[in-house]
Amino acid sequence: MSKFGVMVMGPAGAGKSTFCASLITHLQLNRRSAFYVNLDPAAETFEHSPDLDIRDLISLEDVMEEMGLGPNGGLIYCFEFLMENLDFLTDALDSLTEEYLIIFDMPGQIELYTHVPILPALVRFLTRTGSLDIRLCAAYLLEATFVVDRAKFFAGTLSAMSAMIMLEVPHINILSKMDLVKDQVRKKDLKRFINPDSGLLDDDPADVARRAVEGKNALEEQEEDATADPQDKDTLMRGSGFRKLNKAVAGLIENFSMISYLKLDVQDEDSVGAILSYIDDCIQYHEAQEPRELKEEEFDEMDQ
Ligand SMILES: Nc1nc2c(ncn2[C@@H]2O[C@H](COP(=O)(O)OP(=O)(O)OP(=O)(O)O)[C@@H](O)[C@H]2O)c(=O)[nH]1
Ligand SMILES: [Mg+2]
Repeated sequence: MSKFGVMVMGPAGAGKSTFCASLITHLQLNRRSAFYVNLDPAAETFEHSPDLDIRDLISLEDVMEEMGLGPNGGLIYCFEFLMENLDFLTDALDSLTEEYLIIFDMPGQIELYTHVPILPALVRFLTRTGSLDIRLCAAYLLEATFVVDRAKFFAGTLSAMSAMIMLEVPHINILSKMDLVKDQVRKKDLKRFINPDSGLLDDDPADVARRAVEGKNALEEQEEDATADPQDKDTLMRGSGFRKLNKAVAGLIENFSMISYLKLDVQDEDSVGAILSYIDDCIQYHEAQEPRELKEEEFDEMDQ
């Protein structure tokens, strides 16, 4: 019997826990079962209390205090400890039926997704046939406010791509907090972020505005860059080298051609429902469900 799950990942403050909460509310409203697993050892408050909480195994605060580690080293320690105590997960998840959607709420330290092999090992353990056998989908959240700074948007997209390549499970990317940019970005422009287009770096309004202030055109700027001291901080952060690097990153993402975003507005029930449909499709949730007899009160509701 398969189990079904989604691992909600992304940088710090991307809205992961908020998305988990709205997903659980949506599942409850649709009479579906959710099992909420908090894997963030530093988490403090929750809208829905977790059904399984890594803090019952180990807390970041204790690790930092007892091991003398900082928050990032402490987090890695917590995950290494989890990997040595996988029974903690197996005992709680083993009896869940295929009706459940298991939601893993992950921490926001980006190192976990890009630098260390712990998460791929955890995902392999969760998905392995014969073990928990969870059909797992990764949902990677990036804050929509990143679209305001295009270089930052591509850097964030690169981290999403890196997680996608490392984890080797079905993966969806989500632009969260859409409510914050709705009035700032035109629909036409937004499309170019949804399917990242490297041309976005050529007509960045921030560059246009800066050139206007400095009274230069793009050609003059290029000529100036060519003669500037490459060690100079301004040149490093804004000059041709920086632009070339961003172009190369954006080109890599475009050529990889596997990254696109879904838009999420947690206040909007339909938006959460649409993302759930993508998750269900990725893990083929509906194909595995037994036809279910309606309960009496559900019949009554349908009659109304
Ligand atoms: N405007 C707006 N704010 C949001 C949205 N989602 C989350 N937030 C806010 O963003 C902040 C971070 O949200 P969380 O859900 O805790 O983010 P997280 O990714 O779980 O954060 P960490 O676990 O600390 O990495 C909170 O202040 C939320 O209220 C959203 O859709 N719109
Ligand atoms: Mg969180």
